[in-house]
Amino acid sequence: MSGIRLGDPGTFPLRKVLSEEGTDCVEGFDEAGLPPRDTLLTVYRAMLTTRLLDDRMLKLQRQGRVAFVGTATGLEAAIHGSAAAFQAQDWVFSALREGGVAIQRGMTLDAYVAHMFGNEQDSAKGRQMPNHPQCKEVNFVSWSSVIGTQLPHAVGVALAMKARGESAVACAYIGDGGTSSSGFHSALNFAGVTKAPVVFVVVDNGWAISVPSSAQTASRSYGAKASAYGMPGEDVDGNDVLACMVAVDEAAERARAGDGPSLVCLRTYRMGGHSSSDDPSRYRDEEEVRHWADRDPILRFERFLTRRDILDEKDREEWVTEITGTIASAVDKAEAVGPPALETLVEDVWANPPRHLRKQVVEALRVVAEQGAAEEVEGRFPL
Ligand SMILES: Cc1ncc(C[n+]2csc(CCOP(=O)(O)OP(=O)(O)O)c2C)c(N)n1
Ligand SMILES: [Mg+2]
Repeated sequence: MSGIRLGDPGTFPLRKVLSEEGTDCVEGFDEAGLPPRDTLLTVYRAMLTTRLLDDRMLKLQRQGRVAFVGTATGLEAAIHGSAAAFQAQDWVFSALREGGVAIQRGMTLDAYVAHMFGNEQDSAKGRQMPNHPQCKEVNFVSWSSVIGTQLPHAVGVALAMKARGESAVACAYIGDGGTSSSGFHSALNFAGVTKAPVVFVVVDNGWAISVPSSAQTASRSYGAKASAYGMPGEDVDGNDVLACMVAVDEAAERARAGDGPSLVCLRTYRMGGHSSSDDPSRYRDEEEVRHWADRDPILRFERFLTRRDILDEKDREEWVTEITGTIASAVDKAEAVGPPALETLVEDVWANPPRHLRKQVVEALRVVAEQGAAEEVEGRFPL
């Protein structure tokens, strides 16, 4: 089966700003509408960080040092271009692959990597799967693996912001597969009716595990689904970082101005497996992967930045060295820290944990004292 529609941009046009090679903007685009140089470089650096971080995390997983990874390789333009539209007071609800947005918004690499190890410095105290970060300081909400659940949460927060008279908006990411979830329908319907200040960002990466995007829906496109909910919708080239920035920025500004929700679909391609537990060669053709490798969003943006003298090869190399070093140091620190204490299991839900939970902790501590901690077992998370 094929996850991509190789040559069909005519069937539903994708919004573009960059030419395919990235050296120029498409004809007729007014460059006055581009974000400032600093924003472009911030987004480029975020894309590079995600690429380098995913690469390192996957290697750690293969060495048995991190339990699970779901990479964003190939999706960096969609993820970081869209995230640039949101401000510090806004809220971000991610799916599996947008953890880099937390870093773009200010989460430190140390905190991110501590989360990947689930150690005692992990703000979720090791209770989440790796690759499901949270960062309270930057309004980045932890994702539940239950597909689509983040969308109604995002609408709820957006409505709360509206009720308080605040100008904050919510950004809700979802995959192509996630558009088939009941959460997608509930959230878009409710947001449309209540005019909640939320932007739904569909990252159509070609596949939902082994189900190709082309077999996920009978709609003309994912952007077209918006009309059923009474909101604007659009399909964008998700490997064109400038198009992602401009389109999502317009949607965020609509929400901020009180004009309600929008749906923006960023069409891109998942270069890696679904997760570290997946072998994509079992269900997709190498030719398809090669087709998209030629459209690498980072290289495309680099060509634009270089041509405009915004970035040179020396800056790029310095950044790669610096970011790689920061990731390596975060890994060293994370591995030197132990797991969360057993007592923390019952923290954070009640101000005072109820008696039956306290009793269970006492019992668990007694068993550990008598028999030692449980031994690690061989096991794999299935997805
Ligand atoms: C409610 C629910 N159903 C099924 C699953 C199993 N599952 C995990 S990821 C996934 C596919 C998600 O695909 P997509 O939304 O396209 O996101 P992507 O992984 O491509 O980023 C599925 C079906 C789940 N986690 N939750
Ligand atoms: Mg997908």
